Amino acid sequence: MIEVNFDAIVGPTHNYAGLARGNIASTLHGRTVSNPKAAALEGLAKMKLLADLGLRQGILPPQERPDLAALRRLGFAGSDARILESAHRDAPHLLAACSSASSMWAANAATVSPSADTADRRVHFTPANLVSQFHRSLETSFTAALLRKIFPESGHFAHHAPLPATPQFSDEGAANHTRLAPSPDVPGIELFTYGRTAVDHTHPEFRKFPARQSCEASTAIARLHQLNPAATLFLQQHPAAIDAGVFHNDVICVGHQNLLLYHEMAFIDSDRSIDQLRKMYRQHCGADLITIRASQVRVPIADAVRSYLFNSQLITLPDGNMSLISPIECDECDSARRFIDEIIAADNPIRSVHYVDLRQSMRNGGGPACLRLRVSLTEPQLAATCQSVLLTPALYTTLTAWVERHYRDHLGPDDLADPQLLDESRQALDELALLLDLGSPRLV
Ligand code: SUG
Repeated sequence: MIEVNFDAIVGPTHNYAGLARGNIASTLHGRTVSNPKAAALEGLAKMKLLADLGLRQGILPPQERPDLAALRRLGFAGSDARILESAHRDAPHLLAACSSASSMWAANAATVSPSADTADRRVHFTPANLVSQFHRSLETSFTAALLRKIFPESGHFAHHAPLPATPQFSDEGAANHTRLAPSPDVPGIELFTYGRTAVDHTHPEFRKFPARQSCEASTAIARLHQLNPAATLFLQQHPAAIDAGVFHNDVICVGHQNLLLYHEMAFIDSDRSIDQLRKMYRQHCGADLITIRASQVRVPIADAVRSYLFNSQLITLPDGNMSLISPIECDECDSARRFIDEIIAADNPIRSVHYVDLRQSMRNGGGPACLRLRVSLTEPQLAATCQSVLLTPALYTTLTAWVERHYRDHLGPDDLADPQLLDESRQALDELALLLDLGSPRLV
């Protein structure tokens, strides 16, 4: 089994629109000026780092934005330029939503279960409906088509339709899903974290910020993916953590193979929840789960949210040791840096850390783990995957040159109405579709 990280390339309209309620960085940076070129290059540099460390790295293309079809559905009419102009004048928030490059956060693209966990031994994909926010809900149909293109439906891959697009089944994909197993090729535990239940109102609820993932969505995905109920756990996010800015579980918890790194405020009834997980892991995997807990005292939740410590990627290097790919903001936050240093010095598989500069994405609340979708594949499954989206040194060079050629280094709220930006983005994506051999960039 090979774990392939699929990172989405940041799109040419990357901007700060303050769209995501409950995402503190997004609110804080709303209406500031972005640098799409730097954002895309930062993302590519992270992909290259992982490839250089010996991991397989995949690429997802950005989606076309502004989404003119969405604006037309909302009643804006006329030529493309006319639509941009009237949306900018009458409903700038809708133009911003339809221009968001939010598909960059690939962890929200889908939930993926590796074949070792599924009854029919296929890799299962469910694209996230992302209904909790309009700008993100626009991603789903393209994502579904893209995943089908990269992983053609076959004896290897099973694709499900996104869940019904209603709050009851609100689904944010892999950001609330963690797979744990001694090694990628044996059946593991799948942990789903939800923020609220739609039917059972006895569960504690948020007070300030909305919970995005519903329990009903998570349980439906577990059924669709034919997971073993005895190896599937559903835990509720702590509402106080959501209120502190933890809008996805991957902002406060990261798991990889036999290790779970988490903050004590990640789950309701933390100790009991983790005990349950440990017990299930021992029963099902025949070994002990290593858990590393950060207390409020060691890493106050505000620091966890500011530094995105738990949005680090946890990876296994070819020598078998684990490494953290952490945002540079962790190096600048005393409690986060100290915690990482302590982890590396302690007796556990994590031996090193690489700090990465993803500041452009971080300003919208997206760290290293948000930018990638993990897909564990056997050799034959990897061979059945579209090869042209796998990163090579030559493709990295080509893609950086492509970004340099097409991307702006300055984008403010009013630039979204510029018809030239739409043309530039279309041109860039047409060229990228050729580079990645994906056919038309408009898959749907
Ligand atoms: O859905 N930000 C994204 C960030 C997603 C991070 N992903 C994970 N944690 N896996 C969101 O909140 C902000 C867009 C703006 O405000 O312009 C935004 O959508």
